[in-house]
Amino acid sequence: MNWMRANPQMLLIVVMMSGSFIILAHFSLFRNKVIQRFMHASRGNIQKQVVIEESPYIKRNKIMNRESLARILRLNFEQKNETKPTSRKCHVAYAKLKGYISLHLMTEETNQTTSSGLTWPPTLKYLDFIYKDLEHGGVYKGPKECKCATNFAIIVPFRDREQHLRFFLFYIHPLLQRQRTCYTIIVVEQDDDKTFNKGKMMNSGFLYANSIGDFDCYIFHDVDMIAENDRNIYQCKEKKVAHLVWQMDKYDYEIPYYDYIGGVLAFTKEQFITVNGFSTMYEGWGGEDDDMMKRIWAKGYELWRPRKKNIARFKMIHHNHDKRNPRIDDYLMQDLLFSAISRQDSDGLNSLHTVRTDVIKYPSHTRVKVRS
Ligand code: UD2
Ligand code: MN
Repeated sequence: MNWMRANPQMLLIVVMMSGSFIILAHFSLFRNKVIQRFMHASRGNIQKQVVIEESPYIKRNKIMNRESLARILRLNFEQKNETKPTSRKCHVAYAKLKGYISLHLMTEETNQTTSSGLTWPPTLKYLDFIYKDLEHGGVYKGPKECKCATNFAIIVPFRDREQHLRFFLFYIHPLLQRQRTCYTIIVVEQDDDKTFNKGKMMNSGFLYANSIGDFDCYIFHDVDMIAENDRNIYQCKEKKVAHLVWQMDKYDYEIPYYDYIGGVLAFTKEQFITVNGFSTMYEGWGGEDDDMMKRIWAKGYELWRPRKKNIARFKMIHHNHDKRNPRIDDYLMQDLLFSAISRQDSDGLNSLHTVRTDVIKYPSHTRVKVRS
């Protein structure tokens, strides 16, 4: 101890060195958290954020600086298409969900330019740019660190709703990615001048999805329905047909009647084939959803909705009736609904005569054009 008294400067140096060692060890212990936060703040992209969290490079590099971070980023992006190293199943990470989502929807069918110079809703070109890390066709293969339990086909009937589609794509991708699901967005566009036939578009979308991949859950989704809460997990139920809507702004955050199944409806492959898909005979607005409800009951299925009503909450973008989708004549609709169950096994998937005229794979979605 005599050397300490003789060399007070030496003592000071020893104390300072051990102090910096403790700080360094502390940083090293929590480095993953620091990096995660950094990534979250700087990129705001769920897919990339998840990749970073699981990066093996972070474990190897003890000390991080800006350069090594950038290197890790590049390395991970290059690995995008590698096969997944794990067989662990993806589960919903509730802590990573946002809950209520504040939506910015316009009611008028006009483009607006925001103060930052962006067109609102974002243009398709811009959407394709922000979703460029998806596989083309709006395909998301799930978080890197796990295997998806379910592969979803999101089927969207469509014609003349470009603005709605832009809102839809802007909001649906981050939501499904936060829910850690694998999915493909399939927009089925009626490619003729005839009256809109939503049932045919739905069936056609289902058959197309079956031709390109192995899906476990088919979610039939109106293009103008935007979820207000990401805790409403998109899902199918094996024994029941899942209707993901309890509350809609259009109906003062109620649904109009219990058997109402408009908006967002989820079937397993077996369920959709068993009910023989949608009726193809509803040309124009209305009825095809009530017809489907009859098909569901007739085949012995029940309806399922989320337990908590306030998470199954949607906004429908305000719109007028489309010119080429006039309301079906009341008498005709009554007749069709009356004969729904007797027609079920001969009108639907197995009687579909549509022609697929084109398939375009945008980064943000697959557009399937169909002549009715
Ligand atoms: C209700 C139901 C809808 C359907 C419809 C009756 C809700 C939330 N939805 O919607 O599921 O049963 O009544 O047919 O209650 N579409 C186009 N272009 C068109 C026409 C329709 O893209 O020209 C698509 C689009 O995805 C739209 C969907 O079909 O969201 C339903 O049509 P709608 O929005 O005109 O009917 P709406 O809001 O009364
Ligand atoms: Mn609508």
